[in-house]
Amino acid sequence: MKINKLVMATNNKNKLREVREIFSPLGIEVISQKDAGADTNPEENGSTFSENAYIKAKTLYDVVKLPVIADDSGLCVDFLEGRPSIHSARYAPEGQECEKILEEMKDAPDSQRTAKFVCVIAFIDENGNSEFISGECSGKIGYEKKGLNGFGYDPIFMCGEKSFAEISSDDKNKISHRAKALKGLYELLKERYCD
Ligand code: ITT
Repeated sequence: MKINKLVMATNNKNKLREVREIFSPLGIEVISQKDAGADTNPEENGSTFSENAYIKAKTLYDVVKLPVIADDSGLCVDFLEGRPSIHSARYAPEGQECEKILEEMKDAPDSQRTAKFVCVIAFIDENGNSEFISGECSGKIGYEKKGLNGFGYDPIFMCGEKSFAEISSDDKNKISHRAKALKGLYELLKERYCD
């Protein structure tokens, strides 16, 4: 059984765009849950990225019974004891998340501004078997928002000299937490689900 089509359990258009950008050159089509006739939005009440990814994937799988993926991701800041982590999406009112982190980090010296993005992809095949693949990307929290690309915390996440919002999506998609997790998933699909 070859898998070249996946339905994605997300209501985040930016995630869907990035996953499509990464998978389409590899010959995997990613369909939105809406285009698959599903409209899921389960409560993400797990205590880990994996649990929340599974909740989203399983809720969609139960509706479509097709191969699905879900992405649970977030920013973990060392100075903030790992926050906002699994609470990244609702850490502050929409559009205010970067400002909130910058305010909380105002007394953090350069050496204590380390952070990472984490992404866990839950995959469920058409028989209901699940797999989890994770990816991380390390960087630092900047001192101000920089750049207009990307979404969420990208303007304050510094990867070297530039923020994730200052680099092109092509470049982000080579190094991001999401890209690393998806590469792992691609290897798994090739190994287990080839003709
Ligand atoms: P779905 O659950 O519908 O997929 P969501 O945005 O609610 O969408 P999460 O619960 O996984 O998704 O929260 C992820 C949040 O982490 C996201 O809303 C951003 O604030 C942040 N985040 C994750 N990946 C990011 C990235 O590549 N760049 C910037 N911020 C990111």
